[in-house]
Amino acid sequence: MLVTELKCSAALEEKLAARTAKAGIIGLGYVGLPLAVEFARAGFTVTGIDVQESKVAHLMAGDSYIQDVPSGQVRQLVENGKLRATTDFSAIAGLDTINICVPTPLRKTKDPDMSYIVSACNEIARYAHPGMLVILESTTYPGTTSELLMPMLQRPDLRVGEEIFLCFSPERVDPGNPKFQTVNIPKVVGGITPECTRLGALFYKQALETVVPVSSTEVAETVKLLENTFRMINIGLVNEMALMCDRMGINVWEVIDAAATKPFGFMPFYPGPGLGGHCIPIDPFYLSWKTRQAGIEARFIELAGYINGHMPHFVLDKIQGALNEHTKPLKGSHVHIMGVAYKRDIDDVRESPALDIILLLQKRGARVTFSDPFVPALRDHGVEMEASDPARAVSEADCVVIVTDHAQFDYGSVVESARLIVDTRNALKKYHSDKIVRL
Ligand code: SAJ
Repeated sequence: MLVTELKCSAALEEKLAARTAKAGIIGLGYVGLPLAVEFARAGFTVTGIDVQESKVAHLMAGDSYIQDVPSGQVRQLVENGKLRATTDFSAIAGLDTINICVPTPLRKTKDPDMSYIVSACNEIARYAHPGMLVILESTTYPGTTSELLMPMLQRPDLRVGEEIFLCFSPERVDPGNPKFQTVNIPKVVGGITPECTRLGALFYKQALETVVPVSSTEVAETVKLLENTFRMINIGLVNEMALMCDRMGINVWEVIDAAATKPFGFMPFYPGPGLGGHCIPIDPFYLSWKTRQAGIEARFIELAGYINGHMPHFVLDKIQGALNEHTKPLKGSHVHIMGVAYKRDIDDVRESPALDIILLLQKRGARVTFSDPFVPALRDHGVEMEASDPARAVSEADCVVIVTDHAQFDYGSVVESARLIVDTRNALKKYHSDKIVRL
């Protein structure tokens, strides 16, 4: 190693160990903000950078817009100078570490949309300097860090692994999880070179409880995709079980509950109205996109994607069939949707199957209303609706459909006052009535 390289690595190591390194986070969403707060709480001076003025203004006013980050924590860190936010990317020039926590959506063609990562990387390249640690956290296909980021950052005076250090570390934030938050979720990190991995691991060790170094950025990128593909495929399996049990007249919920008594070698997943969220329906297609480039089809992913994507249509059939039993055509019937968030007890409607179900019902001429304690209105995916009063809508509707099983719904009164209920989440497990139709 040349003296300058040693100087860069040693100097950075010293700053990381002493927590005097100036840390930067690009993207202050449900991943970036909790991470910024953890590094600030650990003693680093942290600069959060986001393109949205509103996020920056909220944070500088000591106001958190992320459910898991208390405003009091933000206010205290901003007041004691440990945390600041800005839209000005030139701040990177004064930083020693940068974590990139920007969205990686899929295009309609199911191809990865790398535009956010590329834009962040262009800004880093403008201000990067020797002795900098850059870590990509956004979920992406294996090879992104080495094939896309490295060429954008590397220069003769900024050789990766010598003057600049580049890693990938998958984000594992589970919004609303009462037990696992950023600080106590094991953190996997892999670098372009062993020195990159070592410095990346050292950095996380200053703020997080458990760090898991791996041998490359590709391994770290693929870890995340395996984690979420595992979920997506198992949800697809259990959704297919629901379709099969429905055809055989078997209660799939009872089957799963009984199977879950097996103390080893089984992990319960549950059927539902479809797959929502910004991770599970999307991450596996980053893997299948990349494997296709490598000449191998990810058939499990494609099949699970098809089955999960079919579930809103299956729910529609259940609703149509249930109304039919009451000699009511779907057309002109009032169908009330209970819960539109993509999973219980959160307010996020991204990719929510409720949106698909609403559109399918409207296409067939049903009059659709919804209520969700966390969602006052829908302005997404071509659905423009204000929430209805739940008690009134439930009693007036020809059919009530439980799409998201929020804990705070009063299921007892729903069973009492509804004429007909399609339960897609087994939320009415303990109720027995002919008016309940289960998935
Ligand atoms: N779902 C089912 N059946 C199941 C589980 C989930 O239909 O048995 C549906 C949910 O209703 C939702 C979708 O799948 O629409 C995704 O649900 P999820 O429980 O996987 O929740 P997410 O999307 O918030 O996933 C996140 C992920 N976290 C990260 O990527 C860091 C995932 O890795 C976590 O395992 C998951 O939270 C979690 O366990 O809560």
